[in-house]
Amino acid sequence: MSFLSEDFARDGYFVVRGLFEPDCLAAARRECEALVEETAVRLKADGKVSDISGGASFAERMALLYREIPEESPTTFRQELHREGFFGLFAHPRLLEMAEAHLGPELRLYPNYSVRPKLPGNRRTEVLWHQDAGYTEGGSQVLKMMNVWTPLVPARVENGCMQFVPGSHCQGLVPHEKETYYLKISDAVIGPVEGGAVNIEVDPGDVVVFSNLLFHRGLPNRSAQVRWSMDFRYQDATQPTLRLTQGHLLRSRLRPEGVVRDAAHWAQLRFQ
Ligand SMILES: O=C(O)CCC(=O)C(=O)O
Repeated sequence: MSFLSEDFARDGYFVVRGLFEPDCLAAARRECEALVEETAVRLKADGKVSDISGGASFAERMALLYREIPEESPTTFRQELHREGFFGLFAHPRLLEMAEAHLGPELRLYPNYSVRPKLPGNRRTEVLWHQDAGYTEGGSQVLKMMNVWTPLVPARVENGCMQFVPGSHCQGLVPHEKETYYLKISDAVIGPVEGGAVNIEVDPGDVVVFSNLLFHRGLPNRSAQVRWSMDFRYQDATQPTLRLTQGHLLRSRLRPEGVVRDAAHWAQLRFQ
């Protein structure tokens, strides 16, 4: 796993092209389509939309549904992810191998696994410069994590791909300020390094692995389509989550009976 330690140590991230097999990806995408269908039916029942846009493509339908009510659009799906089709990504053996090499044998899926439909032109989906560790409650304690981001449609500058500042994880935890929707790294810290940011343009199947101290943001979506992605984090399960929720064990030698067994088991569990 030398590529993990070399690139990760120097840049704070690395990209693995084509990690997810087509079947694995298709299963996750089908679950997203089912989530959108359920959302459409609910919006219709609540009288919020007259047209459920049933014929629209995956990349367009959420945007059409929330065209008249953009302030009501979900920015993430989280509670809803206990469905069989997502398990293959969360528990992909190659990701768990990398996580084990980085974090040790006790691995939990940290309780903020998300599907993100980044709607076009919606300020609530523009994620500002931050470190993920800046969102972890518990003051200056930095949890040991391996963070993963993966697109379900091609992610480009135009539709709001991620931007990273390579090497910024070496600065440790820096001050964040609360903005309207998200935290933002203080201008005095991000200003001098922002010019060195790189665009992380990736395709479905590709995986971006990054440090929870890396300075990063999600650009605004200036396209006409939804930028669908998933992000999740593995944590050393011997550490506290510093949240009320505990996530789920994916590998363990200490407590093998607590590990999520398979997709069917995952689907019986809840976000916790
Ligand atoms: O998907 C995005 O635009 C931002 C996601 C992000 O910042 C994260 O996963 O930490």
